[in-house]
Amino acid sequence: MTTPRRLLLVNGPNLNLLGIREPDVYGHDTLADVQRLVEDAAARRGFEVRALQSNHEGVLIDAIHAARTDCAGIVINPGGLTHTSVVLRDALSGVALPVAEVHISNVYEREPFRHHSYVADVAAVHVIGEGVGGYARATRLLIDVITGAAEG
Ligand code: CA2
Repeated sequence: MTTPRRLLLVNGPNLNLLGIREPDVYGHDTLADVQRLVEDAAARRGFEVRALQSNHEGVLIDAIHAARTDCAGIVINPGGLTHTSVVLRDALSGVALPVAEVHISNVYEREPFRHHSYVADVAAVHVIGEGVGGYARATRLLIDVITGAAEG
């Protein structure tokens, strides 16, 4: 089977508030800006993007399962579920697609409960604390993993 030239972009709970609340932590860009960034970075390499944000864990998991058949990889900012969700981690490892984990803020400089990620060791790419621009770099690195290219 040929590898689909499509990525799934997943944003978890509360990320719909990007650019609306807490700009000091998360910046002024909106979720629509994030989706555009990822779409542009992917399009330059000939990939399209299916984007989803949800505040509901089960919706995220269903979307991850659906990606198994028609996506080549997953860019995900799981939001607070990063630090709590074995279920989300199991979904990501279950579909066995390459994963890029993104965090806008530097979670390691924040509260101790943000220092552990259940997703980290099932992700091939980690981009943390680079602001919204980190989504574009994560997308490029993920495509490198998918296409077998060296990191550039
Ligand atoms: O830095 C990140 O990207 C986080 O994944 C964001 C999560 C947080 O729980 C993680 O520890 C780090 C929170 C997402 C909530 O996003 C908001 C955006 C604007 C206003 C309020 C919340």
